[in-house]
Amino acid sequence: MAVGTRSELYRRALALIPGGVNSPVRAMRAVGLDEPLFVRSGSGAYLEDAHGERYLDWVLSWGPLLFGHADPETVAAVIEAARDGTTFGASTEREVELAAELVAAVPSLEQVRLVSSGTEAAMSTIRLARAATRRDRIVKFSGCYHGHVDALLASAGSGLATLGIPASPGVPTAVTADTIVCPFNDVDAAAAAVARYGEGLACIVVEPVAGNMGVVPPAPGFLEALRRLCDAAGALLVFDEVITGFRVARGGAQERYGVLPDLTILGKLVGGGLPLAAFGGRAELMERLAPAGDVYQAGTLSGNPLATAAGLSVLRRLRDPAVYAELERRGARLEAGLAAATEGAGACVQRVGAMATLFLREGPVERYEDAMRSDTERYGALFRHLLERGIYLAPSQFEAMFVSLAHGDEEIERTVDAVAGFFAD
Ligand code: KE4
Repeated sequence: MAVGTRSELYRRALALIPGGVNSPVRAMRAVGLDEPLFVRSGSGAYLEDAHGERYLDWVLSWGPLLFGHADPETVAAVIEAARDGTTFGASTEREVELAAELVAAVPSLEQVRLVSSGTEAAMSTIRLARAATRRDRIVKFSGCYHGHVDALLASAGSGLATLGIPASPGVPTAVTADTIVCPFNDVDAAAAAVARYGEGLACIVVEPVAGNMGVVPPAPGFLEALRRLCDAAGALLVFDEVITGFRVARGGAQERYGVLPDLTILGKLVGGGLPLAAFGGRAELMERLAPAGDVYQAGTLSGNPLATAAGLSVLRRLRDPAVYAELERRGARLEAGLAAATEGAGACVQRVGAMATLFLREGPVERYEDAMRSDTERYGALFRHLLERGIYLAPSQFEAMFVSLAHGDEEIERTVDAVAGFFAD
């Protein structure tokens, strides 16, 4: 299709939608593209753009798809559900079934509330934690992202355990004044924050495996230390498992590392690719939520019938342990291939289960400051090199490759070979 048409579509998008996109990372400016991909369709591990170009997709919509694009069972479940109506604003049996699936899989859950996005789940979880503890302060970690929640859009100030400063215009300083930001994997900084602010500390919120600075595993003992610090301070431990849930293990990072949070945020995978997220924990905490309790939280499309159909279609298949054995095999093959392809090239591969990042810097990457020293220019060149060869890597160094059951050995080898070609030049 003529280049002009592409520009025409983007020009229309830019005129009607800020930046031409409905979420910033899709603009692909971080990797030097002046026009983003516009996708027409997806199938399995592949995307087709508006010009009919086909790409091997390692983004897979940022994590919701473990069976790939247009998974036949998911599509059939959604079509069947849609024939009965798309939304009722009233309870349905499928919401109860999905709640049961989450509670059965995630070790710390006794009850869950379904919402429509990870941001909404995180916002609601913070409100519940503050209500349950009657405290306002939150500890979060630099490089961890929990959606665009005002209280969590806080950047670290100077020093180690500092009161957050707004990370975006429009976030009142008063809102982030109760948010303390510590370096990820830094137990001493977290302990210092709790020692200094523990009296008023409602919760510590963390991505148990960071995915939003690139994939950074928890250092040995880090999650256990956060658990102990919360117990000592009478604060709640919140795991943001929007990415890790059902991806690093069926029960998420809390199953993989054996550390139980008080509250868990879920998203992406649990909706099977439709807008559905959730948060949950012990019943005595969750029962504080209206109408059982006095903490208000609500949503027109919460537990949407199409999203619960898609979610159940996926979650029920994840009961089979063979799924995780196969995801581990494929993730390990990708990791080994990329490591070999980049040996001695000033790069490092970090992976947990079915999420991995190729950092353009020597490893290990243990915290945000390490990740920020990656060569993002070179990452942009790698992104464009791969895109020209029909391979779509995350359009940002600070994201993950989302391995799925649609990525077979052929897709892995093709990607490894293309990466090797880039580093050989
Ligand atoms: P959403 O509101 O985008 O559904 O979820 C927010 C969120 C919460 N917690 C974690 C750990 C997350 O990774 C996210 C969202 N992830 C990003 C990509 N890393 C979504 C992509 C985007 O913003 O367009």
